Amino acid sequence: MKSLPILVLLCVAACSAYPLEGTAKNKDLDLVQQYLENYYNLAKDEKHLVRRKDSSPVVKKIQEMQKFLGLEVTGKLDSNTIEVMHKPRCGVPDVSQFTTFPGSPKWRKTHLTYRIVNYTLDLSRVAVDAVIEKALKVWEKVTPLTFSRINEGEADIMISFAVREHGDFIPFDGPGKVLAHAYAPGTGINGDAHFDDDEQWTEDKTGTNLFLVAAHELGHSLGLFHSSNPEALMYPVYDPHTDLARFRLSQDDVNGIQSLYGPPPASSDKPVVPTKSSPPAPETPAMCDPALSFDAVGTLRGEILFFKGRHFWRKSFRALETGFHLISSFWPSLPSGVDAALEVTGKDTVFIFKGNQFWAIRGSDILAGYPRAIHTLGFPPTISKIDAAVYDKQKKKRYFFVEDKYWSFDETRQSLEPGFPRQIADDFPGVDPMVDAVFEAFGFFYFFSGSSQFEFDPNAKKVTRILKNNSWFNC
Ligand SMILES: *[C@@H]1O[C@H](CO)[C@@H](O)[C@H](O)[C@H]1NC(C)=O
Ligand SMILES: *[C@@H]1O[C@H](CO)[C@@H](O)[C@H](O)[C@H]1NC(C)=O
Ligand SMILES: [Ca+2]
Ligand SMILES: [Zn+2]
Ligand SMILES: [Zn+2]
Repeated sequence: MKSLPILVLLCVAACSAYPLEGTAKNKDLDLVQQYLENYYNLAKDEKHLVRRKDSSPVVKKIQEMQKFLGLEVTGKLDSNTIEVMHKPRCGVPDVSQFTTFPGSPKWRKTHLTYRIVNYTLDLSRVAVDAVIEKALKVWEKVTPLTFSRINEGEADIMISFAVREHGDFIPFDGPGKVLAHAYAPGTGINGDAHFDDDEQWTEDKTGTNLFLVAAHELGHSLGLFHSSNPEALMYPVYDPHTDLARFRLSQDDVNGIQSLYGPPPASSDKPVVPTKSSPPAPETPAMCDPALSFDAVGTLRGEILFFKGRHFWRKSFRALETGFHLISSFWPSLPSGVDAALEVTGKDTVFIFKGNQFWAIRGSDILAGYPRAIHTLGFPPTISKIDAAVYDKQKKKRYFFVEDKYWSFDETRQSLEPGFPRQIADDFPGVDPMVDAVFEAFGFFYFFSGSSQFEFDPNAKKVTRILKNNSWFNC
């Protein structure tokens, strides 16, 4: 089997817009030529093609690249295109949309061994061991695969740090450019991952982050090729802005690896992630089911969280795709089947309610001193649970919905307001008064109740639209 080398980091240099026949600097034209040759199969003998008037083959390749990388398809060397060409990336070509290597090589067993043959001096051995283990866990969680480490002999995945020529036909190149490479599953060198020890490897992002590169390379070791989805770990361009604390595989990576190995066995404690190819497990709610209902809906730092059982969907306005997670993978001590969620934006705090208790979370932390009893907010002892809750940013009030009534909690005074509870029907006319969930976005309240979702304008005090339950997902 043909062994493919993997991660290339191209030098970063400042540059601006270049029309094809314009005044691009020679070094950029060389970069363009090289990039298209390396990753888009541009014929190597056609030197200086980029500079010719009849540049249609190059234009075609540029369009192909722009399409694959999700750029605007102009066929021109505009600044976005040049910028992407300068970015750190993987060395495997982007000529197809494969998520697996040609021929789909994969391991024919689910238990794999790995060995860390030698170490970089940039990090402690303990740190390298932990990072590699964490990178393998990323894949272990969503497949039936398991990994164990051996200290001598031949492992399926041999991991090493080396500089320059190191025994294969792809020497490393000193600091920068090529970071690492890995080989698709198979015997011998296949499955192995090599890291360039002329890089400054770090646990954080001050140097080259070993975890991000290792997780990507190990994806290759397991048989994944590149993805054209910019959210994916297997996207060819290295993303130094990845939020490490919140790192997760994209659905696309999960779909790719599960196309080779399937999901984790149902009996295991691994999170259940729905895939396109396999029907979701019965307890896994399907996002596009027309009868979908939610336990609670809330916002968190500009994203909307839809809670359902043990899981939640995470909808960001920056990304098309909706993430799907176990509640416990973000907040291990939160219960499943929550009743209500509300974000007090000024305090960067989300309150989660279940039964007569509530929790306060900030990002992925649960604040100390929680859970607390809902009665500490001033609710009478007859109230044993909240159905739904929302924060009114303008008025600085939290509204709590219980059956057909609601309470208002004044954020400034930190107390329930006198004169409540009031009838939901009186103050939110048009909304079905049995509220399952509610959240605020763009100045509207979105109520989920009965079989519909009501968009309510709090200023005009009226329902402006009736939407489907799952209108927030691109079903
Ligand atoms: C680590 O092992 C690899 C593979 O055996 C070898 O090529 C490389 O030179 C070694 N690196 C060091 C620093 O000894
Ligand atoms: C969603 O719609 C179904 C019927 O289509 C309904 O039974 C369910 O209660 C609704 N859920 C919410 C949260 O609105
Ligand atoms: Ca290098
Ligand atoms: Zn790669
Ligand atoms: Zn190598």
